[in-house]
Amino acid sequence: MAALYPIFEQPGLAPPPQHAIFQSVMTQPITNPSRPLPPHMAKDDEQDPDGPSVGIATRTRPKTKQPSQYKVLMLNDDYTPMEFVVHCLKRFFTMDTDDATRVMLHVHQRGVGVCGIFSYEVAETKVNQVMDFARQNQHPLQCTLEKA
Ligand code: TYC
Repeated sequence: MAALYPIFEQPGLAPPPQHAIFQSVMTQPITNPSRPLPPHMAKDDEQDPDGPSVGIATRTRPKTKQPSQYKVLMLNDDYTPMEFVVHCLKRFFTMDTDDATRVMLHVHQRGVGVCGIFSYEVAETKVNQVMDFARQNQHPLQCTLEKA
């Protein structure tokens, strides 16, 4: 005992009981007293006879937001051939012939129709692909995007 804990060796004093040594050794917080304590180890813990308390993290997920979605819209005009519009819908929006024909006729009759709903980046890419392809083929077909 004396060899292990020389601090308790005092001339004329009886050695302290085992539990006193144990408490004295184990309950001292190992901190630098000149440095401020982080919030989770604030003053309460220093005075708590049970020793430093333990915090439990209750928020397990950080707040996140779903990215906004955008509709890609096809606009009608009087000059672009119907077959070309159907071809664009199949090529850039992976529609089969039936769906592409349905959307094209909807646009032809109503003036505007939805080709699909995507993240902003994907929607913008599809608009550019359709517009570039229409321009290369000298058709005035217009396509745009709108927040869903
Ligand atoms: N209105 C065009 C025609 O009669 C066909 C057409 C359909 C054009 C849809 C554009 O987005 C469009 N040839």
